[in-house]
Amino acid sequence: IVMDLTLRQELAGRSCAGIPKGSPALTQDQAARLALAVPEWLSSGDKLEREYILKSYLSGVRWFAVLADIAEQEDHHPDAFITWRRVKLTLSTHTVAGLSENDFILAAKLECAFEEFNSKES
Ligand code: HBI
Repeated sequence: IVMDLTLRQELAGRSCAGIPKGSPALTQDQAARLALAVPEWLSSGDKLEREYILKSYLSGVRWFAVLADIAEQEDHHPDAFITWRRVKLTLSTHTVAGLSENDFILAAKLECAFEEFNSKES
């Protein structure tokens, strides 16, 4: 897959915005276009999924603590499943019961943060 690096950097530079009640979810085509920015994430109709592989169990827990800070700062929170050396995230926008740009903004930010995190883990 050809990653859209420009779109990835553009999304990572934005902040998640409050979504007015009743806003429409992204269409399949809009979501497919934004998914090119974060090919590490599986984009199904109404959610994004990403499984991070870590070097140890505690690395996974530390990575979750890092990503949780970003989620809190963005007020946009993934579901997380932490197992041995893996952190699996599922992400959607509850207020539209589907995908919004916020999901792709957070995903792009998390990919940047993971590159930095993983490079520092022994
Ligand atoms: N996280 N994934 C996700 N989706 C939301 O709609 C959402 C959230 N975190 C906080 C939040 N919404 C609240 O800000 C709004 O429900 C008011």
